[in-house]
Amino acid sequence: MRKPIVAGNWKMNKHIGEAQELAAGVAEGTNGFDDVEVVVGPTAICLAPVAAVIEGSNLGLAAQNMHWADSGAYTGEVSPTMIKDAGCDWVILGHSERREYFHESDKDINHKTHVAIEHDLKPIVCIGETLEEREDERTLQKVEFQVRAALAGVNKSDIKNIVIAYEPIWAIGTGKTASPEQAQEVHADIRSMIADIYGQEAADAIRILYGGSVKPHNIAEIIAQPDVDGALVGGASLEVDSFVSIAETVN
Ligand code: G2H
Repeated sequence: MRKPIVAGNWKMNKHIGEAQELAAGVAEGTNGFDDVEVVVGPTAICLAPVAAVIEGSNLGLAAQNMHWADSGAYTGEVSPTMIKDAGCDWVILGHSERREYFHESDKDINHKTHVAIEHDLKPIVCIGETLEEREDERTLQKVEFQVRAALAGVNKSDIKNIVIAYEPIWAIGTGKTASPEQAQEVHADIRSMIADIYGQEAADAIRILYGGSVKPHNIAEIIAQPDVDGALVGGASLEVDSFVSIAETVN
């Protein structure tokens, strides 16, 4: 069976000391949760300091982005080898905020997905539709396009190490959550598309997270859906109690 994941995307929040305090609290609060993988995603500058305080715990560490090159003249960027060196085993790719504000394309995300695999980093690839696309009944078309684009050229044997995060853009940070049925419909569609491309074994192995205003009060009904394998959590990952409570429900 697929082990669920609860991953915190801290976005551009928490200074070094605060990040260490939050990570240490999450490590302590989730100690002994054996049936969920818990991952924290601090800013790039906090990765190494957070790695130092969670060493020896079960927590995974995710960068929120990376460049595709190992080094070079890319002012302001951070490379896959650098985030690995800082202690990451995960990387979030293609979050809608990166697509919108930093113009990341599906091609960039595909490139980074390949690079993550090459570097033994597990990518959490984010996809999702806008409100306009949902209202136009183009949700499945959009997410299928994004998943196909992100995974283009990826080998079947690597699919089990890739995580897809379905995050409807209209639900991000807005307090609006997709209904459990809406989430399930999209997750099931993605899984069946993976089955078409890579076969049933790969489809059964890939983990598909839901993201978008996940909170302690709504996680139970979301995780109860058969094709939801966990959550990518933004706002509620910034406090120990709320994040631990979400992980506890999933565990
Ligand atoms: C979606 C999510 C985390 P929030 O961006 O990736 O954030 O839970 O605040 O909606």
